[in-house]
This record gives sequence, C-alpha cells and structure tokens, in this order.
Amino acid sequence: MSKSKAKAVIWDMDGVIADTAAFHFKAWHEVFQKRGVNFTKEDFRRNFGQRNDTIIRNTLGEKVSQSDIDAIAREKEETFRKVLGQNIKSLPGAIPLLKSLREYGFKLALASSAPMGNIRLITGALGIANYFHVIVTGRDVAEGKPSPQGFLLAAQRLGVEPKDCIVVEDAIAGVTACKRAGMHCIAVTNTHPGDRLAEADLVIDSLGEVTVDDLEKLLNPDRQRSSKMERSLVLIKPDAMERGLAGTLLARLESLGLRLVALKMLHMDKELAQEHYAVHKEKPFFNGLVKYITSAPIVAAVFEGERAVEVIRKAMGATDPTKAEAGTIRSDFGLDIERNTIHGSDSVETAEGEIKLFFAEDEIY
Ligand code: IDP
Ligand code: MG
Repeated sequence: MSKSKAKAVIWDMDGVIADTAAFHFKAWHEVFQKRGVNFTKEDFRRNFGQRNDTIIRNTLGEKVSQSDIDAIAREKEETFRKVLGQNIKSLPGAIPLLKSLREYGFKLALASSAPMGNIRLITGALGIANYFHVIVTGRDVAEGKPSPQGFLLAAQRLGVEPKDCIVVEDAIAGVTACKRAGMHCIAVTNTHPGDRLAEADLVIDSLGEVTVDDLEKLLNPDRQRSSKMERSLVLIKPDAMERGLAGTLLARLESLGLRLVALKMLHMDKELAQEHYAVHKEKPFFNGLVKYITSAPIVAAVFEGERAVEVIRKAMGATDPTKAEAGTIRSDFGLDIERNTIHGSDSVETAEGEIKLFFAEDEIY
C-alpha cells in the first residue's frame, strides 16, 4: 500500500468504542414509560444504531409531531447522560486500535447517530476526544443510518474516497449504510450475533482480534502479493569455493538489499545432490552434475527480501556463463556451463522445497 494515498477508518461510537447499550436502554425505557409505552429489550435491539427521531416514530407511530420528537429526544439524552454518569467503559480493543491507526497515519472519523453532547461526554471520558479528524453526527445529514449519508459526508470531509474507507460498526443499520456507501466494513458482534452482520467484509467478536495490518489488507488485498517477502536458496558452488569467492558472492547479494537469514558450509553427499537436482535426473549431464557438486565443500545460504527469487536469478545471469549478461555473477566468474559458480532457486515454490533440504526451521533467522 502506498504511503501517500489517504486511507481512513470511520468509527461508530456506541457499541463499538463505548459500552453504552445498557444505559441507552434504560433511558429509552424510562422516557417511553412516562408516555404509557412499554419499550422492551426487543424493541431496543430492533432499533439499535438508528437516529432518535426514527426510534421515536417507530415506537409512538408516524403521527407524533416534530416538537414532541424533539422534546422526547432531548429528555432521552439527558436521562442517558445522567444514568451513564461516570460509568463510561470502552469496549475491548477499541482504544488500542485507534491509537495504532493514528500512529500509522490513518485518517479517523467518528460517524455516530448520537448527538454531539453524548459524543463529547464519551470521547472526553475515554481520553480520545482529539483522535478524530472529523466528527459527523445524526444532525449533519438528512437521513440517518441505514442511509449512507453520514459515512459519505465523513469521507468527503476527510478527503478520502469511499473505497479507501473502512467503517467499524456493530449495528445492522450501520453495516447496511456502510455497504451502500461503497466502503469496507468491519462488524463487531458486541450488539448483534455475527450471522446478522454477514454483509460486512470482516465479522469479529472483539476489536482486539484485528491489527492495523489486517485493515491494510482489507483496503488492498493485492498488497500481500506485491510486497511479499520471498526466500531463495543460494549455493556457492565448488568452482567458486576453490577460488575463494564465497565472501565476494555473499556480499554481492547482500548489496542488492537482500538479507542473509541462514548460512552454513557443508560437503553435499550424493543423496542430497540427487535430491536437490532431481528435476534433472533424466538429463545427460545429471551424473556429471552430481559428481561436480559433491566434489568439494560448498556454502549454502538463504536470502530473504522483496521478490528475492527474481532478484537473485537476475544477478546470477544465464546458466551458461558465455550467454550470461555482462555484469552478472556467472558472466564475471563462471567457468563453463557446469562450473557456473552459483545456484539460486528458480521459483518461490522450488525455493521452499530446496531450503528444507539444506536447513532446519530453527536454522533460519
Ligand atoms: P540453473 O542453475 O541456471 O537453474 P539448470 O538448468 O537448473 O540451471 O541446471 C542446473 C545446473 O546443472 C546448472 O547450474 C549447471 O551447473 C548444470 N547444467 C545445466 N545444463 C548443463 C549442461 O548442459 N551441461 C552440464 N551441466 C549443466
Ligand atoms: Mg535450476
């Protein structure tokens, strides 16, 4: 993932960062009870993550007036803040992940259905008030979740494209809003079971389960391929050993930015040689090759680096030194097509098998 490209994580607050569900339920229950309506836990679950006006309409019917909605909403939030008091707790993993994202240069937004009063109270109490570059509340948009408006506004204010945004949600309405906004979604099962959140790209039981790296992968699934660290087996062949070239050749590979992660000197026996060169066992040069490679002690090494296999093959040059490009190892030092100085794995898959022939797991650093 390129460093310059802006990427963002847009956070829901209640049920993702702050463990407030019990207090919201208590406040709603109290406020509706005064109006003769029994607001149950099931009602609460069904309305979770939506804006107050929606919840009030869903509960009291469409006839309720705007001024009543405003009054009930205000009363609910006052009650909520009162019952919440000092009992503000963060949910597992949320604050450490926020901290890491900030360190890694992610832009951060909070897009909550909650009013600003609640957001100030909660982010202040949790010490994260200054973490967010942008805060979008339910009042900033015409339609609340599951409409994508809030998330889209957050992305716009951050200056980040929707496809480069990850939303962290716990509510079904929030996951729907995120997908409608064309963003990536991580859903935490703090409020709803995982099967209700299946629309999300990643469903987890706790934010402690994910790292910044997991989020990077979500934004750019190709990243792993492009920046994948590869390993390659290198052998300093007998002709090079006899001429004292081991150090020169290792230094040359190190100078390419490859890291030496395993090294040993050994005298290959016939069995190891036959196994190592097994793909050539039908070739006319096979017996001569086995004899040659077992003729003197050699150095075996594992190098690690980005596209290490290809980088080493290029540095080696063609199998036949007379055909190897000028400046390559085989062009510079190779004696003939058999005594061609160096071996390097020809693919990532081959490398894996070859490395196992020469090194135990605990010999690779
Ligand atoms: P590579 O080492 O460039 O991958 P391969 O074709 O895998 O080349 O052959 C393995 C090794 O076998 C070569 O490095 C070389 O030492 C030897 N070899 C390849 N072709 C010939 C040949 O025609 N005559 C003798 N030896 C050969
Ligand atoms: Mg080969």
